[in-house]
Amino acid sequence: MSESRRIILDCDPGHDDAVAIMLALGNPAIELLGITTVGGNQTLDKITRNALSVLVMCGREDVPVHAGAHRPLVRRVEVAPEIHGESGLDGVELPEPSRSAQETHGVRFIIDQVMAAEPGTITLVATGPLTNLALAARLEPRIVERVREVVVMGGGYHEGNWTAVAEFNIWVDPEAAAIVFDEAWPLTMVGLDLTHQALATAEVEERVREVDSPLGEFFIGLMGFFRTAYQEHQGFDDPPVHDACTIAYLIDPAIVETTRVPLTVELRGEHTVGMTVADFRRPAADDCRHQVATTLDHGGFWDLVVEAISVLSAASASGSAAGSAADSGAEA
Ligand code: PIR
Ligand code: CA
Repeated sequence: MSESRRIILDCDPGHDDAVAIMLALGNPAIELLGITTVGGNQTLDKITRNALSVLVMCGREDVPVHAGAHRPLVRRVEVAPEIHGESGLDGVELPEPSRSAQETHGVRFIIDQVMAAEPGTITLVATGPLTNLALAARLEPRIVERVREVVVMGGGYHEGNWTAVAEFNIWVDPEAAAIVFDEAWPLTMVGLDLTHQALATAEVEERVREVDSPLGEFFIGLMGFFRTAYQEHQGFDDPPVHDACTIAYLIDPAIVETTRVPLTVELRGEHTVGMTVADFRRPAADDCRHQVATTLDHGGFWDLVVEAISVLSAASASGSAAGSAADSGAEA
């Protein structure tokens, strides 16, 4: 197996962020260096606590959590209680974390990790508004050429979910998104076009139920709330587990098809603020740094998620709580 991808996950958990964390911890192809949090689905305090609680459920309280930006660069905070509930993770009992977040600010953590590592080795994965990544690029511009890749759940080239054309993560902090999309690092946008294919169907839940573990129950509780929210507010039958698609792409790019296309973020349109504008008119230039995810292998994706949940469940059951998936003998 090739060396594992070393990532920092910048997130706002969030039902689908929680699944992204499970997938990152339960697959040996990923090494999760730390989690940074950003105000988005709920306020920063709630989101940060949720990240800590999810790590309790995963048996991985050794993973550092650093709180980042509490609000967007320019605009007011906008949260999504109708989708994620008052806690940000409604639908389950959240376990009490035995610790709080680290002292160091999330933006500082990102910079320190990237500057200390071999250039080209750390991948930044963002599944919330892009405030922390934008601040990091401004505070320490040298990170831009040292980062291996930025993988963003956000945007969409055909679809919006918060406005007709804007996706929530970009809409909340479009100025930050514009900074991140404009920097010289390679960037992969895993937008709604892709993530709306990652539906947690009844069959998926059945497979997780068969794992028969507290973490499996946790997943099912989360998906139950998320499904109802998506039925009531988005007209879906099943909820799309957006954020986990970023991790699946890194584990096995064959599961997430991508295509190169230049992207920009709309900041001033009368009806289009927060839109990610993709230029499909001609084949992208050789030096195009952007790619968008287009097609998901649904079966392959859910195989990875179910496998990760069973790996983490087995590790917790055998008491090797601090062990990573890599040393718990994952069969993946
Ligand atoms: C999901 C989100 C916000 C709003 C809705 N309707 C659904 C969150 C998810 O956590 C994901 O990162 C992204 N924002 C999808 O828009
Ligand atoms: Ca999210």
